[in-house]
Amino acid sequence: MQRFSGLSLLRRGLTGQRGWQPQWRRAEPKPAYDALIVGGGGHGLGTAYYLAREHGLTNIAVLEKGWIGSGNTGRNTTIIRSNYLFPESAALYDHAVKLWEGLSQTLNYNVMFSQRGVMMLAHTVHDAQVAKRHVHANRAAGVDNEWLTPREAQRFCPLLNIGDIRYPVVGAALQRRGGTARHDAVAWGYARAADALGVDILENCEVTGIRRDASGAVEAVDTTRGTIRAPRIGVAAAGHTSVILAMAQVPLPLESYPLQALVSEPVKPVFPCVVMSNTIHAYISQSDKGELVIGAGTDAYTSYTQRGGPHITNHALEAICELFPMFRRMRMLRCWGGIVDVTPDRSPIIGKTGVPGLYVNCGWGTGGFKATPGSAHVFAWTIARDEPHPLNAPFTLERFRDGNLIDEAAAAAVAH
Ligand code: FAD
Ligand code: PYC
Repeated sequence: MQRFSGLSLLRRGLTGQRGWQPQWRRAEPKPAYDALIVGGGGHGLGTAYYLAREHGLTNIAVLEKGWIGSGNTGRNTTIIRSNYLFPESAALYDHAVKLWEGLSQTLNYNVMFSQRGVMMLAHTVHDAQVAKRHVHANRAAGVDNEWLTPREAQRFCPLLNIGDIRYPVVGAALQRRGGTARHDAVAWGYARAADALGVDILENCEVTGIRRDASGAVEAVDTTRGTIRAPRIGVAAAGHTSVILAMAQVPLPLESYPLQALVSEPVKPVFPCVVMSNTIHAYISQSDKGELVIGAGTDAYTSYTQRGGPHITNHALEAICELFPMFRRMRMLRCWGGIVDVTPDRSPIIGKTGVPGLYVNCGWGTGGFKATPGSAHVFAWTIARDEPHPLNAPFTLERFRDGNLIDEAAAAAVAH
């Protein structure tokens, strides 16, 4: 890592930052690689990094149609938790939390992982029953989660209004190991570390076709930067996965929706944790820059536009103002949307596709940022060994045919 004194930083700033080293090379596509990863978000970049570091596959490239992190990785509200209901899910998401805990050291890049606690509010008797079931299931699986009374919830987050409001707070589930991280830094950290191991990162390189040989196995992709051959192709393209897999005639049980978020003007630190309300589709934290980071529910209609209906964000803001009245006077700075890929059981698909050499990592819907290191780690294993890691073995595409669904609608929180 380059180190600069204060004076040298000032000089570089005043002279247009000439002399700074790029964090990864501007690679030119080679005609062929040992493996290709489609999608330069956290999952794709992480997969390339673990393929190189843990499986010795360094003649590989990440193909990104825009710029690194321009998809949902750079658009999400960065909530990290592992309080999912079924043991298979809790194990997968908790694998990720454990990797998050060491990620800044692993990558030598500050991803600003902050375990400030994620508190999920219950507003009805039904909410409370569901939350308590998650608390018990998590604790039985060795994952931390605890039930709080309304007073305890308010003690944990003093700005929370537990008075006589439209959405009464009847309790909350708290995962103290949950928190947030800096989303861009995750993409940049993985990109820099993968590049250092020899991985080519090809930006502005959109995949437009997938070629299969006479046996049906993948052999190449067509891209806006030419045709590139490879015997293994892993796709981690979030909301556009079904478009890409259709190029290899693989149908997926995915629906793609816009999901929106917004940030306020920055203020001094006032909000100590993450609060989510699944029932009213609103969640909030404060970034280290001071902005309130607020998210809403998915649009009701499928779409590939990276923006959603204004009524959806209005609803989230109304709910936030009711739960945290002191935010009524805050000004919102900007809002945006990302396209999320939702499966029928709200669990991801990580594994083989039925087409030899073609692997998919998708269906994270509204909640894949938290899984980034764990998902990338097991996906790299799957591609390198042509068999699933034990943690992603249940998350096959075939489960939708065989009926072995992992229904995480309640834990998925936003896309239920
Ligand atoms: P992406 O980061 O989207 O990367 C996929 C990449 O594929 C994109 O960069 C895209 O440009 C590229 N691509 C697409 N098509 C092609 C092509 N043909 N050729 C080449 N490249 C292509 N999750 C949480 O856990 N916590 C949250 O708080 C949270 N909040 C969210 C808030 C919002 C508003 C949104 C939109 C999502 C949120 N999520 C959250 C979900 C999370 O962001 C995603 O599940 C996760 O970031 C997906 O990462 P990824 O690397 O798979 O996808
Ligand atoms: O999965 O925790 C989550 C989440 C919060 C906001 C969007 N997704």
